[in-house]
Amino acid sequence: MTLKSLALGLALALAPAAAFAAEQTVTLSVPGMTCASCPFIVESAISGVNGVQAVETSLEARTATVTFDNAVTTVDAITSATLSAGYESSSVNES
Ligand SMILES: [Cu+2]
Repeated sequence: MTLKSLALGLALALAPAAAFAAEQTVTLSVPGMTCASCPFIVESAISGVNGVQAVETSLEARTATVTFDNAVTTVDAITSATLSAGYESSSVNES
């Protein structure tokens, strides 16, 4: 085995581990968002969760789409944060 093929094999072996702790996106249904200020409250609650990278809310659809590092936080932690702010939420694209 050459040094070059060894390096390639090592890179391939490490790739899945790097992909494991990754960005995950979840769409949450937030039925309690009923007026224009609700999305801001929900967004700030979700943004406060450690590991959350991005939040996008839709008042029309009553959803919050959250991108987070799944090595740092979980969907449960995010739904707990919205609940603490007064908004129940549940995942719509995960069972
Ligand atoms: Cu409101």
